[in-house]
Amino acid sequence: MNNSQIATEFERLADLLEFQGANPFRIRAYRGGARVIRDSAEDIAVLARQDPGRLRQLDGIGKAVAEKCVDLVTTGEIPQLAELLQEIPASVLEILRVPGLGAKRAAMIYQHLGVDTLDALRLACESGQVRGLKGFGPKTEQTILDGLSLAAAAGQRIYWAQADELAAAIREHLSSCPSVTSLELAGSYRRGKETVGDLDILVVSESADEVMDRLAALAGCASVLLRGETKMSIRLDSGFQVDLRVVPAQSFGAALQYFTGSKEHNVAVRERARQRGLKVNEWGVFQVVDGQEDYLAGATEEEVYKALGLPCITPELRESREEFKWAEAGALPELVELCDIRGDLHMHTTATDGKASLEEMVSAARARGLEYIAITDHSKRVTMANGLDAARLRQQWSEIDRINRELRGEFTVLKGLECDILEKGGLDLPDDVLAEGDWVLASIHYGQKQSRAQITERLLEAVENPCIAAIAHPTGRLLNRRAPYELDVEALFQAVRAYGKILELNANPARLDLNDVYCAAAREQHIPIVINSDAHSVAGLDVMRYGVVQARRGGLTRNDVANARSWRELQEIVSPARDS
Ligand code: DGT
Ligand code: CA
Ligand code: CA
Ligand code: ZN
Repeated sequence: MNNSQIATEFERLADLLEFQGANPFRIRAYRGGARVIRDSAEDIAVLARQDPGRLRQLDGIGKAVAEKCVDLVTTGEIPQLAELLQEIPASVLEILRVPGLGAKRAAMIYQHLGVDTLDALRLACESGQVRGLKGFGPKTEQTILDGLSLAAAAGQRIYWAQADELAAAIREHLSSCPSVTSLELAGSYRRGKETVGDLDILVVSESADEVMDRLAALAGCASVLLRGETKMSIRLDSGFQVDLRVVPAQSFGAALQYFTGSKEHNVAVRERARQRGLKVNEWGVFQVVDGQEDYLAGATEEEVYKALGLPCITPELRESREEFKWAEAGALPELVELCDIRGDLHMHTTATDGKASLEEMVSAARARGLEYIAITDHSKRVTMANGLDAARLRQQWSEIDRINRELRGEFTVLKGLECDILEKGGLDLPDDVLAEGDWVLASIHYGQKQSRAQITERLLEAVENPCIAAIAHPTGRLLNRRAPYELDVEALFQAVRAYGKILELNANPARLDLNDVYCAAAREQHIPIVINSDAHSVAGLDVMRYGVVQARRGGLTRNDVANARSWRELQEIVSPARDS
């Protein structure tokens, strides 16, 4: 079991206990434990097996969590969770996950209306039964319906980061088949799409049966949905689907091209082939003469595109947006890569809601080969996170001065802040304080339901403030959970451009905010993008690569990415207020 799987079990336990109305302290302990486990750099299963005593010494892991961890890794389940699942139908867990509902309300709806599935919940809302419950009203009912649509639209799509983890496990699992000579993952996963609907695997093998038998034996495979001679689909315990196709070597490139998609990209590819008297399908590129099809190409993607007079287009760009125009002009962008990233300009420490100290973040960033970071803890309005007031901020900043002196230029720590944009407009700390910093982000945490005009106005005011370098997670969306706030993106971009500011691409796999389309728009308008981890722990620094994938989908090159520059070069764009 990996850390993320263990954490998920504790989250389920916390959900069900909350549903039962159990002691809030216990619930919080399990949720906190889950977070620590998920973020931990150590392999919790190994610790639980070999050194349970040390497990308890981890910050945020108490006796109860430690004991249950041991149960879980030795027996495969948490006994208390198994018992709860006897009492409460598992389908209730789905209701708990409806955005905007929460465990307490879910419990009331279950107890009073007997609602235990998503369909039943929708019916109860639509027939106005829910508003009759104590503490509920028509507005709550609408919130639940909105949440249901969001959940339905999200369906079973998972974050790219989760798909990546699954893809690695499947690759590893199938690689032990001696008959497999090539293996590639195609589909939206290969295109780096922020969420993935199912995984598509392509394999070249002498024995399709061997590969299919092996896939059926994957840990977590719940059922085989379909099995043909060269084609198979399985469903995992999580409900997620995996498709497999076994193809001949001479068709591998053509099949990879076809099943990578997108559908829209492929429509354009086929049209292009038709204009040249060719035919493209998953088997290859063919010349059609008198109804006779001659195989021209198909072993590699390069030769498929070449047969159509095109350079090989990077999978991340295959959305039928600009890629054909660029390819024809020989102007495909050289997409940014993880190794281009030199700094990380958004992260938190124990001073607010981070799990690691300032020193720990600095040495972790150095170990990852970065040249500079900005410490950007929350400002005071974000009370949940114990946000910093001017005095605590200045104290942290003088600490940073001290660290920089010790580092003697081998690494740079910037005095930063994630300054809250207040609900009523304006920034959370006065300009004279902000002006002492090197790198101040502004972001919205509260008042996200305000009107488009209000939200836009708040953001524009922040952009215009000379102390602000960049806007963090500019649209506020959370994938599968929360839509972006109402916002005039065009006006925001215009202002950012006019004032020479920077926009963040937040690399957290649940945010990836800005999205790919906005990244492309920023590039077109010459607005620099900074890709930040927004790490709240040491392990949190590693999400940077998800941001890079999203940036590539937006067509960004090294030149378009602010933190692909040295801090000295970047400073020229930032031009802090105190220089004027
Ligand atoms: P997903 O799984 O919803 O995240 O998105 P994709 O793009 O992975 O879609 P999927 O798994 O249905 O199919 C994989 C690729 O196969 C898709 O991107 C293009 C190709 N493909 C599948 N069905 C069709 C089709 O009916 N027409 C065309 N042109 N291409 C298809
Ligand atoms: Ca797919
Ligand atoms: Ca598929
Ligand atoms: Zn943050």
